[in-house]
Amino acid sequence: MSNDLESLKSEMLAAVAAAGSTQALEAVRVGELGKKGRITGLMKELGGLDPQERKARGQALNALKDEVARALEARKADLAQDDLDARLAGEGVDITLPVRPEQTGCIHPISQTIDEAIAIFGEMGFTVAEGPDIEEDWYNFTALNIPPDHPARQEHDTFYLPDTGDGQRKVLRTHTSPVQIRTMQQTKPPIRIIVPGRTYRCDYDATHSPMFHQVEGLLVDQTTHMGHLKGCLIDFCRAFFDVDDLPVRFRPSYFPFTEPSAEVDIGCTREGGQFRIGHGDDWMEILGCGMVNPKVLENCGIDSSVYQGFAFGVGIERLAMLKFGIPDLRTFFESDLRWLRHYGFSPLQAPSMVGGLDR
Ligand code: 2NM
Repeated sequence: MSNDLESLKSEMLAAVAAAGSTQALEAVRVGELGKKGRITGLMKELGGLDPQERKARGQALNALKDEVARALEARKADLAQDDLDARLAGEGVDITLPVRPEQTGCIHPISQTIDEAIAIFGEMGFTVAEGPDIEEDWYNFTALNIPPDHPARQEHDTFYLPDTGDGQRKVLRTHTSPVQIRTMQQTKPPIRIIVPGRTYRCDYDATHSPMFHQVEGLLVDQTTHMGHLKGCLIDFCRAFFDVDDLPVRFRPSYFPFTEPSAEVDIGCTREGGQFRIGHGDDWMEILGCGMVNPKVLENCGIDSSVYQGFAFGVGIERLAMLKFGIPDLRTFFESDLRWLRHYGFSPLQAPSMVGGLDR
């Protein structure tokens, strides 16, 4: 390479190295290699040379052009990396900073209600048990003393899954009771569990959703009796609705899995269309309960001449609507963020019996 090209090369490579930004580098590229750039200009002069000189000079210019182009590419990659590093540094998040209140999410009233029930029963000594949403017929119906011809088993009340070929049709559990059955099979009493979770029934109107939530409870021990059941549920109702002397009434009822069975009402008023929990002359049904049918204990391998139990079930949506004044069941499942911000709860204040239930 001739002397003039050697010094030109040093000058160009220095300019490439000195470019401090992607834009500055692009200006260098246009100035050297662009249509009106210096190397392009020198190429155009080749036509005036004699063939011998033209060949040597052409090769030298091409070599220069390639070397400058390589330097440009390398510098471009370095600058892009610097740009990325700077952007990432600027976008860094300090996860040790406190949460910004205006940006927190909120807890759905269903989750809140379940957490409140867990806090209340938890303090009484119940622990949480869970099980599958897809159940076998035996756990959902048979073990619970629900006879083969019971209306609850009918196609139009229960979601059945397709037959798997062995004559077994699985079901979406219609209550959380199959979890109690599994627990009784696996655990030697005393048993004290509550079972929150999703349940499914083929029903959809203003007051029914095909998927809804329950909390059921089960206590099994040697001397368990109806007085324990009543005390436990009266305490629950008063703690949940935060009314110390809330009237609670037990009305005889019937369930195949409990004997005797009862439904629980709480006192309320409906004056001038205004509904209020607490005193008054009216009643509102909120719970089902009873002493576990000895046949159910035996189905799970528990000796019913030694052990007795009580059980209960409560609908979460209904509890939430009553406590938080939510008028329409369907809104629970619409995922409307404005609704959630209105009815939701702070994730920073989880329900507890010492800290309070809902604030
Ligand atoms: C209810 C009402 C009454 C109940 C019974 C059982 C079991 F598995 F122990 F037999 N679990 N849940 C029960 C009893 C549920 O819901 C309204």
